[in-house]
Amino acid sequence: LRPIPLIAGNWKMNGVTAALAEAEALATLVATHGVARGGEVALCPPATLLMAMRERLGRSGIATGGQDCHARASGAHTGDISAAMLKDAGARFVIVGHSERRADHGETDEAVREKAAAAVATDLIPIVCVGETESQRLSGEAVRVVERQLDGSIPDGVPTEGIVIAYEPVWAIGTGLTPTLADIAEMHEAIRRRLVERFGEGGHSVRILYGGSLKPGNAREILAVDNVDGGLVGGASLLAKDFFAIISAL
Ligand code: G2H
Repeated sequence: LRPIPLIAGNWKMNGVTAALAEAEALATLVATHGVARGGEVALCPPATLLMAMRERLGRSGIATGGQDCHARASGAHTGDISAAMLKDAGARFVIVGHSERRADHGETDEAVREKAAAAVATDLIPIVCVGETESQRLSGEAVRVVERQLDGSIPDGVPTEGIVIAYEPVWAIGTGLTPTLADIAEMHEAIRRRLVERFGEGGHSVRILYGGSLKPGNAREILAVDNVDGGLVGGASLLAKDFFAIISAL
């Protein structure tokens, strides 16, 4: 039994108020045509747009999410945003441990695990990102690296339907490069195995997304791979037309 698929858009540090027209156009497309396989759709804009985007998406069924949260609920943490604040702005998801944050902000597996735990405690669904670098892939360590990230970044005792994993090979992000379908299948199977080892049968209900240069031209074949339960889409989520083409490939 496959979990309900999820396609989540990660706008990263792109988008000002004018970009909300794209969110509105997406809402119209989804409301008109629906989503295949009963799938879920989410958009994760910069935090400044969360509330306005929530309003523009209206009753389309499209969820919103943050791109990061602090591990603490509140306090003296200038510039940070808590999971409760994201929730208050209407979010259902929060991306944690994206490789860009691991690289730009030195986030360790432990830091990511604390953020994921804060999200779960606030009733948000964390999308926990993992993925190997190019040199790790070339030296044959990819699966081992990702297993270690999974072990370190997922908190204990989480409800397995309430957490999502995104496998994003770092070398495929924003580069137009993607792994072969066989490599994606191998990694997603390894992730599933690790989740089942840790969480038992519940490991089958964790959604495992693929991310990294997912676009209209490659979405159908990638989303059809075993244990790929949807996608995390960066660049191609900025335009409603492209993002909806990916959603339609489910
Ligand atoms: C990977 C992905 C979205 P892109 O980071 O998280 O970005 O689709 O632009 O490679």
